[in-house]
Amino acid sequence: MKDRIQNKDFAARVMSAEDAARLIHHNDLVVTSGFTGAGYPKAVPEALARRMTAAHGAGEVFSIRLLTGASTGPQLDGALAQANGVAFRAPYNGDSAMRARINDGSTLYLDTHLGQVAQKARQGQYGQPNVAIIEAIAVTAEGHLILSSSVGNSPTWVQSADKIIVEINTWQNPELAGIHDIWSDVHMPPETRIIPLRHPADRIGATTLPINRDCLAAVVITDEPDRNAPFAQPDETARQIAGHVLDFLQYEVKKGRLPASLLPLQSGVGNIANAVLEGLNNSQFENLTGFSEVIQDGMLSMLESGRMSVAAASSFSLSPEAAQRINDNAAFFREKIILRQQEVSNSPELIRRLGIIAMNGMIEADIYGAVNSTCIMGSKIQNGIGGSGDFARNAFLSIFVSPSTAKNGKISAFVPMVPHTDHIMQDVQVIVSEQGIADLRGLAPVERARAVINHCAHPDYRPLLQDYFDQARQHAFGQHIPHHLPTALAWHQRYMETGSMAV
Ligand code: 0RQ
Repeated sequence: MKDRIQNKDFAARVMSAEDAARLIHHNDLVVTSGFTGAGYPKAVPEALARRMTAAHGAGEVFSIRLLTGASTGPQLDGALAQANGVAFRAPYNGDSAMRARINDGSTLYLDTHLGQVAQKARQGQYGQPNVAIIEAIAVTAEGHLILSSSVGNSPTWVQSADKIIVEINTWQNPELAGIHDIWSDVHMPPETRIIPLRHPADRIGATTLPINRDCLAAVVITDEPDRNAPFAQPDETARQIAGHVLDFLQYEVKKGRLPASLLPLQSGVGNIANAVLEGLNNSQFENLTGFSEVIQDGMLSMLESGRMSVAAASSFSLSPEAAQRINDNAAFFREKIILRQQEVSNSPELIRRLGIIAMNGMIEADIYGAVNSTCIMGSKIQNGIGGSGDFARNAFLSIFVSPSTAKNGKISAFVPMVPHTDHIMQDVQVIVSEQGIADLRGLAPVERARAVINHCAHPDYRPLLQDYFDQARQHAFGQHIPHHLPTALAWHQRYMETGSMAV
């Protein structure tokens, strides 16, 4: 353990997860490391959940308010949700137990752009953090943390929390040291500095994170892998979508609108996004770069094959098998991967200036190309907007991908009007389903509708969408974005009543 904790002050604070969890009190604002299922604390949240369950059994109230980087895993979100111990949660969740708590109303959820969380926290929008729990793989002799498989909001949390609990995770390979790039020249307006990054591969910060030693309250040793969900093998639909995206990118290169090695790629969460990356790995493109918030299996494969030269992000989002690959080859990957705080990985200014190609999944889009990424039937949260808003709005090319139907064809992913909007039509340039591609660039709303209906919608739903569009054009209050309000959300209503959007 001496190798992992080289600093005396840290060594003196080692205690059990149970003792550390006792430092957390009812109604505390707890802020943690962790981003897309990587680098989140594990032992202390589980011990805290056990305390909560015992307290609830004794008739006591005990809940916390919880901020993270993004989604965590079953030992954090899952355990605390099962204990019904989270009164408020932000900013992105992918855990099914926490999702159920949010959707049944027992946990309040603030879904917010991931790139903005740190600045909002510094503004005090969420209150004063009482406890930060940060996963690290080691502590240097100077008392700096070597962070784990994500950076997320950890730099902000260690600067702002009253107490800091560090979990040293010995499962993670110490050779990951050096992969992180933590930029410290962060100031509030009007003193904000330009982030001096010109290429995804640039390093602009430190590889370790100093903390205020006076705030160090506990150090807990763990030895557990991140528990990420495995990716599904790309099915025929995913392969077709990936094929359309590749054809489109090749066409753009041929037309001279994109360079031969494309522009830095951002790819969102989900199986389809991963399938697109796998498709790119089997393509002719060379010397690709990644500037994203997560590195999934597909990007890893491209780094291994040499198809991609460098990938920068805030975290990994890997299947257990790929996480093991990183752990086994940490020295190789740390030369090709850079993990940054999400305030930098998702910086709108950098995304705009570097000219990112953004590819994100969605729940549904309407005929005019407004996208719902988060709320099923307009009110039930799936995950959250994550970084899709940071990237879609500012990207050089913003692409959304989805199968044309969900739930075995009972739901059309292309609807008359979305019941919740995450991405307004101005932020959505291209939509791809297995049916084809709607290139919406330069099109007015009614032209966009024709492209979405004819190229992306499933043939079973195409005539229904055309009927709606015709009716809307006939009865709309105006012809700019024609809608027939009495039936605009009838498809969703029908699904909730009958289990199918089809008539
Ligand atoms: O439901 O779990 O009950 O089966 O939604 O759908 O098909 O597994 O989709 O994994 O590609 O994720 C938008 C959720 C797509 C993701 C979303 C149901 C479907 C299933 C999941 P079940 P799939 P994917 C960078 C960018 C926002 C965040 C983001 C996402 C479940 O891409 O979270 O982009 N995006 N971040 O059955 C009703 C529809 C539906 C539907 C799918 N039209 N209506 N239900 N489903 N389409 C990363 C970060 O920000 C961290």
